[in-house]
Amino acid sequence: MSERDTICALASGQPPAAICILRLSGDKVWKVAGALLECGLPEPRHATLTKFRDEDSTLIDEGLALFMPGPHSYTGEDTLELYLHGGPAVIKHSLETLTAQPGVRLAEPGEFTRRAFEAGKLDLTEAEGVADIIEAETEAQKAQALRQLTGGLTETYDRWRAELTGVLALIEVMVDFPDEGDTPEDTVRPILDKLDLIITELEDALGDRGIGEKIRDGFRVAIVGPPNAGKSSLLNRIARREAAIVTDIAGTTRDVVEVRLVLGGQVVWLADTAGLRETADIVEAEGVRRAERAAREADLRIHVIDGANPEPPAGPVEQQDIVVFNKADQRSAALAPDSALPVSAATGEGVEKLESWIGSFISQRAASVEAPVITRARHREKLSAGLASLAQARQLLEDDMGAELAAEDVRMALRQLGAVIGTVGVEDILGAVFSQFCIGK
Ligand SMILES: Nc1nc2c(ncn2[C@@H]2O[C@H](COP(=O)(O)OP(=O)(O)O)[C@@H](O)[C@H]2O)c(=O)[nH]1
Ligand SMILES: [Mg+2]
Repeated sequence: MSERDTICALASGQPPAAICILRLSGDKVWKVAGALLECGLPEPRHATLTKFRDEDSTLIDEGLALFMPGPHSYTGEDTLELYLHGGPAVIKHSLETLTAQPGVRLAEPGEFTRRAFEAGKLDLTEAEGVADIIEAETEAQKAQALRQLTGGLTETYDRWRAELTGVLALIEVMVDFPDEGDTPEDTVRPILDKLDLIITELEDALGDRGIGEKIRDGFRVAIVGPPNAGKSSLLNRIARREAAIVTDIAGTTRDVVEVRLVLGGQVVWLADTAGLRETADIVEAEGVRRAERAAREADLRIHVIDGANPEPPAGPVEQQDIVVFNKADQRSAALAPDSALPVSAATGEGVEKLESWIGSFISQRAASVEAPVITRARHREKLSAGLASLAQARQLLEDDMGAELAAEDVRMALRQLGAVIGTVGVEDILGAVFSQFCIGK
């Protein structure tokens, strides 16, 4: 069969741990088991207690061995898993011994899953789901990853592709057998109707405010306001650490300082920004530009009013934004405008309430799209391109500009959708997708 290397890796987490799992996949598995396991090649799918020795017969450890013959394994190849004591010395000795076997080497990140993909065990969105569930920190990330790895996206893409294939067949019939009797309207209308249904579905998927990507990568909240209002102090208070520099010198914060938090069950990147003001300092001016961009791109802005020098927020306040009146410990909070939440970054007063307001907004925003279809920029890019091709096909058909050209656009859209799930034209992106995995998966 294939000449490719047998790969091995530690599949479990950082030692020391009660148990570690070493994984091997490839056609040398039976040889390795025969040479190093006292039990020889274990009976398929039966956990077998055995001694594991190196090439000099020195005992490495005793543990369980599990053999899963291909093609009924994760990678589709012969696979062996060893469950040993999870100490650093055991792991080191094991990996050295395994990689000393001819044709066996350490796996690259994601290489087991890449082999599973190449064997047709998973499509690309399912493989991405595997990477995502390993990284998942919130319940929402886990649920989304699980849906994806069990074929939730595959199903949607398969349906779209089946419908488009049907449309393509109708257009091809039109090209091959133009019916003299029918008016163009009679033949084209049903095709346009079908196309419109798919176009609407793709538009809906794309019009999701990026919720799937944000559940995965984090929502963005920006703290904005004039210099010295206490923005950096507020960030530190919420982050519970001194992430941003605080001084009483206006213009201290120049870059955007971001901290990663979990609020409302979602990952949130909270950004502290430079105070918005006119300045001749070119570094600070760049900071102000970055602050404005962070504010624009955020899902939510926290506008900080300086309680020591209250002025209404300078930047645009959107409906969902939160206005806080900081330094409530210094001046009477009664001075705060009705809509503003009195807080004190110094004493922590009102900060818990602020966190819960942010959390509830983010969790509502996350729930505003049920089961997002797009979870990565890669999907969005291909889906947008597919939609553009379909819009073009639709226009050509409607204007009676040539069914052949329209058919070509539909084929192009099929290729774009196919690239998301990895059926076509993905050679160049596989490296990028799988290199984000951890070793051993
Ligand atoms: N009394 C009081 N002082 C504060 C509070 N928040 C910030 N400050 C002070 O205000 C000054 C500016 O704070 P900083 O966080 O750097 O403001 P920024 O420029 O908006 O980031 C510092 O001297 C802080 O100690 C607060 O809630 N109460
Ligand atoms: Mg600051």
